[in-house]
Amino acid sequence: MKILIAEDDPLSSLLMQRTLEKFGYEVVLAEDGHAAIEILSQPDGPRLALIDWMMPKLDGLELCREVRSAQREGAYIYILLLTSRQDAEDVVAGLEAGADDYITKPFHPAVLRARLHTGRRILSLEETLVQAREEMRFKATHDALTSLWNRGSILSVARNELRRCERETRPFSVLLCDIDHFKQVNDNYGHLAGDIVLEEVGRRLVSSVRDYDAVGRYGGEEFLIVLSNCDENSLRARAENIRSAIASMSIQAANAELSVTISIGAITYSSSQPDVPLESILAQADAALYCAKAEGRDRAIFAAPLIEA
Ligand code: GH3
Ligand code: MG
Repeated sequence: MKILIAEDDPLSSLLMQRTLEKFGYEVVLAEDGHAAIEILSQPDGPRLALIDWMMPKLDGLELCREVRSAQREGAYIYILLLTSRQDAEDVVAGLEAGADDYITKPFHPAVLRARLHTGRRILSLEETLVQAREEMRFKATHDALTSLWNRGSILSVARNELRRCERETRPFSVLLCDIDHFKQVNDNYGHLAGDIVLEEVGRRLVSSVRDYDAVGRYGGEEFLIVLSNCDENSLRARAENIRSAIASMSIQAANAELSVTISIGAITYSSSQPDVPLESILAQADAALYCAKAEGRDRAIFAAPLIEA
């Protein structure tokens, strides 16, 4: 594990480096507070720091405050302050500045080692918490079956994209896709097979769009795709690609090869008028999807240009 030693005295620094290397740490050295800040703010910088109180430029206390105010999200830095001060006020000042612990000089190597172990334990707990938070965040924003954006999230992506397109006077494009006769898959092959089809359709939709487009599960067997930087002509081509990505290859589920198709309601909306509700644009896409169903399915229909209020 990497550890930072921030210490201006070269001899003390060297002694500590040797001790810590014996303990198995990979040591990174900083000879003043500014250098320490720079090292700690690197994305793969050390997360354990042994910091001398007395240092030129930025002392240990200022460094603690700086680290805490610029804390990278998800990467807590555990600070062990090194000091020759033993007064209660000094200890309190150090901890209040953001140090996690302190050790007074001269120290016994075994005590330093034990204190660093405590730091590692805290860091590992913090990592577990961060992971749990990330998992919760993912679950709150993604659909459990397909792992696509869930309805709330894709709507919020769409709303943000619409506002951006309005600001930059660019066209806003979405595709509303619905699996054809999906109920029959459930009825004929079972709900589990239906789930497999939903997952596979989700995967194919994602691999048919670019990284910066967004795909969400809008409803049961309905998907909403928000395409950025896409005018009507490109949207026509994209819709056809997506339609064919589903129709051209059967999906294997319940020991059967299932032919699956989707119908698409497409819309490209260009407006200089601000604050058009997303709902009215989606209603147009939905109407186009309804036409695609009525005209025989397995096709994309474009909404008539939206009439501005
Ligand atoms: P259409 O071509 O007109 O869209 O017909 P459809 O059968 O696809 O549409 P309908 O709305 O009649 O049926 C949709 C079905 O999707 C009904 C519902 O039980 C099923 N469904 C919704 N969510 C899930 C799911 O998570 N898993 C499975 N297996 N089925 C689902
Ligand atoms: Mg359907």
